[in-house]
Amino acid sequence: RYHYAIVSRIPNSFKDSSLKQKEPAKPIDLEKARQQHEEYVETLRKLGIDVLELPLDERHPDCVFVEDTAVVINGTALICRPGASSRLGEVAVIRQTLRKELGLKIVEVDNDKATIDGGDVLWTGKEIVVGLSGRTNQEGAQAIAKAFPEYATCMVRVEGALHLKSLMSMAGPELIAVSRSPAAQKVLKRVQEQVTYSYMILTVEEEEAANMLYANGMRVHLPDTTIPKSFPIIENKLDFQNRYAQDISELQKADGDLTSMSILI
Ligand code: CIR
Repeated sequence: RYHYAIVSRIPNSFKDSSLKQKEPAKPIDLEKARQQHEEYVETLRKLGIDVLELPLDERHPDCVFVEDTAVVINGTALICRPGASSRLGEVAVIRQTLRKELGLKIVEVDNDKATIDGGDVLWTGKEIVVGLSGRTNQEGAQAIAKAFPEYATCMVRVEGALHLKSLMSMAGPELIAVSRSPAAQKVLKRVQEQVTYSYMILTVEEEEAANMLYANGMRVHLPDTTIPKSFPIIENKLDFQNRYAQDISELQKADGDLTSMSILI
């Protein structure tokens, strides 16, 4: 069960300096982005989560995407080394918050060749899958395995997306959401070859809808999500309490997704 979330407010610099992945980049409406972010925070509160909101940091345009800065599993926090150099400085305030305010055990990456974005780390509840992407390298994946020795860690190559979790996410206990797109299916196949446990798969139509946020028996998904007709049967078995649709269209323009904007503890 998650009790806390760390989120970061959106700086003005987000509008122009965020590392945008989408081409051609669409202009960001800052006010709307902030409003959607506030709604996102409200949604987290509905999941029974106490949200710690960090003040905005103009020096770090992408600071709203806190997921990339730390991996927290069972009271241990691994401080990441983000793969984009403009984001390296984001970790300082996160480290401080995790240590001082939440009292977590902090683990640092001891290899300066390692890069890790938290968006590449899929914690299934039983084991860890690390995406080797443009942001996370082999050394980074090794650092993750070392930080959480009590869990099996496997690695999969990610192509056609920024992060592993742009393509798939946990949508429930032992349930992985993934889209129908060939790129996502290819990576899913690699995941299934590597993992130790077996998982149910929720296949959604829309590529971006595959990133869902699952916490405390509830699921947050994008408003445009086509869930297969057969799915409610699975859902009943999983004993779902509730689900929320959350629009984050302005943050998606900077390649953000639902999991990217919080660290759950
Ligand atoms: C970046 O390129 O780093 C940001 N514009 C987006 C990061 C999104 N992070 C995530 O989905 N975990």
